[in-house]
Amino acid sequence: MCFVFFGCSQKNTTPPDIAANAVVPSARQLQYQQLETIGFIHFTINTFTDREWGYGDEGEQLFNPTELDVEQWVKTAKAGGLKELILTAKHHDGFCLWPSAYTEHSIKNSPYKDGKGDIVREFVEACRKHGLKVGLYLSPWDRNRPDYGKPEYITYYRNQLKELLTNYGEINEIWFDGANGGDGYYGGANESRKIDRKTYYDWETTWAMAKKIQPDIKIFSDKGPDVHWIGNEHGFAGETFWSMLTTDSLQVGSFKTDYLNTGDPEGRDWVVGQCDVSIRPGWFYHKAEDSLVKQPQQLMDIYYKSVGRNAILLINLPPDRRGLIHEDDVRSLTAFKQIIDDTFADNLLATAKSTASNTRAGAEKFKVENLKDENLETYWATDDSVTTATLTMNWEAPQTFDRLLLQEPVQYGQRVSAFHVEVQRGSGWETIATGTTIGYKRILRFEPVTTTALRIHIDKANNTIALAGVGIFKASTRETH
Ligand code: FUL
Repeated sequence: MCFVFFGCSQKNTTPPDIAANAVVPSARQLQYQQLETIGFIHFTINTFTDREWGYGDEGEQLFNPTELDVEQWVKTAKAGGLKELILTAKHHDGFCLWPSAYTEHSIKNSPYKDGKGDIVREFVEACRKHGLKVGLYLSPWDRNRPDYGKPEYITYYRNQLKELLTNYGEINEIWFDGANGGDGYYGGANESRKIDRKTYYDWETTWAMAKKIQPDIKIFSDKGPDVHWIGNEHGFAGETFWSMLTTDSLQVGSFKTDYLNTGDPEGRDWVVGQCDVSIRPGWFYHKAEDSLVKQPQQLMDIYYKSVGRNAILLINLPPDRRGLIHEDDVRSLTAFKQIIDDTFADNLLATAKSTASNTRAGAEKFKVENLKDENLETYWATDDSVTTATLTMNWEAPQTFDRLLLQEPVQYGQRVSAFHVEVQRGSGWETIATGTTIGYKRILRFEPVTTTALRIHIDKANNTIALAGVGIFKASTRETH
């Protein structure tokens, strides 16, 4: 109610949202980033030959899963908290998991369902049934094709891409791998072929074609344009990680790994970072690796170094010769999800009294209480051009915690480049953690502390400060013991 006092109309006017940085995510990148954890399915003829890279001369009859159950893959992924699954529709050996009209080297000449099967179709249907998004991997390198290295192969490759993007409904992500050229069967030539990475694939034309067929698709490669490789296959983003790159400076297959691992604070393009890693040493199933499945604690470490560093975590779950994800992998992934659920169940911020050194125009809309949820639309912000600030949390009774989660409303761009965290000890303050970037999500780990007060200092930012979420947690004992 405000009709008497002079000036009160001004006080009641909500100040504008913070101004966006020059480089921000597209709406589809923003949605994609919020998937956080997704899965890979590496399955093909390699599963039956015990290899990682098929040479391209493998007979189609080798592909013969005896108990294939695509729903088991999808249910496993779901129980592991994964929001999307990406299937190797074709790996480097060239064998296609769908009956492509453009080759005989496919499932249609295998014993699987007497040549009537289509695993891409089974896969997309199962994903949709269980609410998972669908991704497909179509290897650009094809060691089976006689025309690999010639212009005709590019037509073949685009025809296959068109089949996959036209006949299987909505595809959320398409994965363009960077491994390229080398020795192979190549229709019997049995030789080594080199291609010019810069010109051979003419990626711009292929990407434009993909977007024309599927406008919302996210294109993955070492240089994006929507999602980029993190520069290693261990699942780790850099300790400092920006969601920006200058993609003009990159080339698919050029592997500028350090640059991809940290991103670029001056980068001109927003490209979401994606950390791929296999739950086993190899990407394909090998019986000899049954004892080497990553334990839930190892997966948690990877989670903190990927999702906890502003990137997507892509975990590979390779089905075995039965066509099932092995029991040990299922157990480990499920326990991993339980640890995440336990650790992040109880945000101690809920019971804290929080204050900020500055709140944008003193307005309700930008209050510190907005930090209590992970909704990017509700955020705390400072006045324009304030690039240092302190948030203080106080509790009546001492609290014990060892994880701190921070989020920026990245729809306005990524800003923070330095922060530190203190807790009250007696009459003084002690620094327990320091960090650089935050981005969509940053999670810090430190030794458990028991205290009645916590301070988060934002020490450096490239624009007005804004945070969308703060979480203060005690890690599940299943992770720490
Ligand atoms: C790499 C490939 O060479 C591996 O076989 C695997 O598919 C991995 C995800 O990407 O570049």
